[in-house]
Amino acid sequence: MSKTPHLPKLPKGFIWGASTAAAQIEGAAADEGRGASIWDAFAATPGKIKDGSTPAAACDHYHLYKEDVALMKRLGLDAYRFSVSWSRVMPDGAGAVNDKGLDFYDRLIDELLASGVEPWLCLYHWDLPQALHEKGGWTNRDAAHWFTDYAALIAERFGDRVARWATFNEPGVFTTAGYAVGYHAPGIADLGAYLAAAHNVNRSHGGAVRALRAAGVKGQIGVVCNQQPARPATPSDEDKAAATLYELFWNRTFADPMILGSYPEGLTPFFGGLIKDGDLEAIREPLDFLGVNHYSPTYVKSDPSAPGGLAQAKPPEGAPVTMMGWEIAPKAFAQTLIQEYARYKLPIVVTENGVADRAEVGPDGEVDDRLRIDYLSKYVGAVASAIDAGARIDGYFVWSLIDNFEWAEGYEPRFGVVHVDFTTQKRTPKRSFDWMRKEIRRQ
Ligand code: IFM
Repeated sequence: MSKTPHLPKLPKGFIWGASTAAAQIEGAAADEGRGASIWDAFAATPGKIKDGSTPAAACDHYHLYKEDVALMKRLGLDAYRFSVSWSRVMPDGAGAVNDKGLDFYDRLIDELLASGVEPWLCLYHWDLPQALHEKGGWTNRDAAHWFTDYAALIAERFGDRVARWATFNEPGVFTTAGYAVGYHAPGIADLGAYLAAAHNVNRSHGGAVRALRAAGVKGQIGVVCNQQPARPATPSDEDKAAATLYELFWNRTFADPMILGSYPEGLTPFFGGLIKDGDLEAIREPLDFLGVNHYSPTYVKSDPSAPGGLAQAKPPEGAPVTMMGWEIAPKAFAQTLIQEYARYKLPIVVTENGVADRAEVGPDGEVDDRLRIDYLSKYVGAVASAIDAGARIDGYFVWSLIDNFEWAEGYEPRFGVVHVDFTTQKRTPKRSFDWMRKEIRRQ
């Protein structure tokens, strides 16, 4: 058996965290006045979720949050990044406020603070209120007003206690998968809808940052983007050009206008017609940090029938991959971190990284997820080498604290360092949990 690896020494003050998202863990979908989100509607449509499951119960974190916070404390986390379910606090996304929903986040934040874990709050992790989707959702320019009002409400209520704020989690993923490809909620496959949604998400980000600053929130403000290199599936000129364009869409559609104030030139043919006077100025607001989520490089091929002529391809034959089919390539992670820091010059926090497996509780009561220990040690090693190369990386958040609802993939891929039995809701820390706990202490 190979020796359990140690993590490299990271700078003093380095932040260790874990991330989750409301729709993936909370459950309690119809409790205490919560309105439906696009994921409730999407999952109710037969055939949309691989195992036919829904996020209705998920990990029942809504009721078991104290147990989950106790796990964070035991793990030795400095911080926890969660998202707010917009339709729990504003059932229709605009107008009436649900106080009971706000009370839940009050209890969660206070429990975190009492346990010595910093609350990091993400305003949007993919669960648009269904009522707003019925008004066009992100494709409607009014989305910027809806989101700004929602941000103001959350800022007013929690601005005194939240350590860090993120406006969006992975805007590239939810707009591409939800509006260009239709694999995620709300299930639209239309390039025009994607472009409109993406631009309105950018406008919404700017509005939300202004609302947070106007409310005088104490914490730092940033955005979380999924940044990864795109590689051509074959050496053909068509695939090389496809990978170059894909990388622009994937890595620059959001971070560039939000941080640098414009779309890159290569995207002007797509976004140019959507930009109204004042939009770019309204999108760019000074940020305190950039959250980078990263899992693997993407392989891309040219395919005239795909949206924008760009289709994802499999990694090369023989490359090491996870159960999601994602290549394990820690060097690409280090390069991404170095590149993103050089381009945006904002302190980076790795706000998500992790690996899925199917490991279950064994007869000895243990969850043997050596694969995760191996993956995490390599990827945290990549963080250390990016820091050595001069990138400022202030923290690392594992995805995820507990196994959860993996969107269209249902409950089969397990990303947690804590196993969840979705029938009994029993939590069982995995081997990776114990390993991480010891390694964090050892720092
Ligand atoms: O589960 C997701 C998360 O919601 C966003 N980032 C990637 C994770 C794994 O697919």
